[in-house]
Amino acid sequence: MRTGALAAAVLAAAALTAAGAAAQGAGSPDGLRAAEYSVSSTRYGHDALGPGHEWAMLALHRADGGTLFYRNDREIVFEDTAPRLVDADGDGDLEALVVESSHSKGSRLAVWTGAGRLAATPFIGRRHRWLAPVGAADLDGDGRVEIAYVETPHLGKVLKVVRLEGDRLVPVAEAAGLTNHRFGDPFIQGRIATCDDRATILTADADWRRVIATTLSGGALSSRDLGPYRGAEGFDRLAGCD
Ligand SMILES: [Ca+2]
Ligand SMILES: [Ca+2]
Repeated sequence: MRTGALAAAVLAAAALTAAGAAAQGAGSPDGLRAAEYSVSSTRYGHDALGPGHEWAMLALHRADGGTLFYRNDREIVFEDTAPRLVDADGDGDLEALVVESSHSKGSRLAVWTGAGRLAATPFIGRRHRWLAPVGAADLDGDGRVEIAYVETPHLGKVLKVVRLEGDRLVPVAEAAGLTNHRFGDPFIQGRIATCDDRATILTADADWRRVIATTLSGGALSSRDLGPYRGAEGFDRLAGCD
């Protein structure tokens, strides 16, 4: 890349990072190295994450140096803390996990590559019905990556696991009574950790009283109680978990 073009690209990236929420990562040439939301929008007006977390644009910085700026149509905003860079298809480069919300149909989880949107779940079906991603990992040890999120974390509180197969996000398993977000908080709680050598989804229970560890095996989720919930930081220091 010519020096002038590089400087312009760096400036554009810096401006977007300042304006939006950023995620960083490494990747191979056709994957992503970074992604961020930008251009805060007030059109949807849900404020599940507090004011200023609904976005009109997604910037995808490819590992080969190119950047794709995607402006969603007026019907859809990005409603999220930051894109998560994950290797959703296990091919060694990184895709972006994002939450998109339709004015009439609520949220869906989507996977974007450096070429555009690859796959998405169905919209939840109602305006102002949101989902909060947990993360992605090989949860059952079969070599394929699964993606976990909580659908309607303030209402139905259903943990869902899907897997990217080609250009589809295919349902794998779900479990009710788990949550990872309180309405209005600008952050999502919980994570995927390794607990007792197993990939484990950490969330709260539906009443925010207990920390719950959930694992996937044989296409089914099973949960166990890890003790009292002691705030968002508590998910980072649990006995037996990395
Ligand atoms: Ca990949
Ligand atoms: Ca797997």
